[in-house]
Amino acid sequence: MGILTRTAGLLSLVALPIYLAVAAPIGNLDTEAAASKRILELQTRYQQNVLASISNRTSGCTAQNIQHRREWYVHAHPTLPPETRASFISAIHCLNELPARTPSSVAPGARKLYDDFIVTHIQQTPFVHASGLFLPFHRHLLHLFSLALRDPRCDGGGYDGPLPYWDWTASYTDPRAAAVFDPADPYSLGGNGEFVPNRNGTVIGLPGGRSKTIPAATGGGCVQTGPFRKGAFEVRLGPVGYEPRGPQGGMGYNPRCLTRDLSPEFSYGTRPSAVMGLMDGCGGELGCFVEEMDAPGGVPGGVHASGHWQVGLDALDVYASPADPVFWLHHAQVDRVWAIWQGQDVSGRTYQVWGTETSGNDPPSDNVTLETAMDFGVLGEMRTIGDVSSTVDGEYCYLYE
Ligand SMILES: [Cu+2]
Repeated sequence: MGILTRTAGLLSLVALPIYLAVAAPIGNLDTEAAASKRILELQTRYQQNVLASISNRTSGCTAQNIQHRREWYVHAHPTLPPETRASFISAIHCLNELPARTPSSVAPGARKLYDDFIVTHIQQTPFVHASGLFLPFHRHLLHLFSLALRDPRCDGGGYDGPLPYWDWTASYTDPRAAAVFDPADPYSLGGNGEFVPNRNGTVIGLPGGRSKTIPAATGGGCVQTGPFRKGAFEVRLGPVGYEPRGPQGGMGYNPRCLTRDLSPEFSYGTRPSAVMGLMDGCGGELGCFVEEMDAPGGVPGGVHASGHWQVGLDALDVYASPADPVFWLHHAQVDRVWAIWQGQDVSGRTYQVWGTETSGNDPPSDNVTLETAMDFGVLGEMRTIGDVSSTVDGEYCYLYE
């Protein structure tokens, strides 16, 4: 099953020098438009299948009380009104002001509640990337973040809406065109980092001891526009995944601006046909789906890595990447792709597990099962993979649209 997509990956690798020499790749526009349409068809089928699976319920998660996770903002269809986006942004600022729960003995640089999420992500990185825990761990991390946004200490009680996602397939030709990064929209997540000429690439550490150089792109400095611009938003932890590392292995206090380096090269990795490659190429096989989605080796990488790499800098840090608030929207999109895949065959795919308990299986570890537990540190109780497999059971009740 994986052969098809792997062959396709090889072909694009072979073709890479040609398109790099010309310009940033845009692919075949007809192919991508057709793939976008098919993703929406699969999404409709997922919605129908999931809603059918809960149609007999009178309690718990029902079609009446299910939360609809919507896209941040599509230019043609403003799905999230400005008030909603403003509330989401202000709740993030609030978490970045409330005190941390992480003891300073664990992370002396963790000062604010937002840092708690980064600390847990840093601590769990050796287990939850390129492993059988990748999708389940991030699903629950998103859920915990959505609960934290409702902190009653925040203005207006925080943000109690569904998590938004960033559909990076829509801006695959150039992330600078993505609505989430629109520098002119005060309710976006802010624009690119300031352009820094003659920068070197960033060598990022990847799970399994490998590394990769991410070339400098269109930004490289502090974010200058929007709600998380320099002076309006502070990052404290990290870097962990590239040099120069922050003090105390990135757990020390390292106050600085949020940086981005939007890359039209890596956004090609999140083109619609890449998502359809997962859906069609992997069929019902979770192993293929996860490996292709999270493949860090290819150029561009799988859709997960490409989502990080097209944002750049803070988002490149495999460990501390939640420092950039776009992390939550990117991972909601990753979760959406997984949910749509699961929803093509609710009974056959929802509770599939695959992979081991360590990143790149290094060091070698057991295969995960539905009982494998995941640690969320100060953020919340342990959860098993089985606890988080279904988006309409247990603590979860949401549908992507
Ligand atoms: Cu992660």
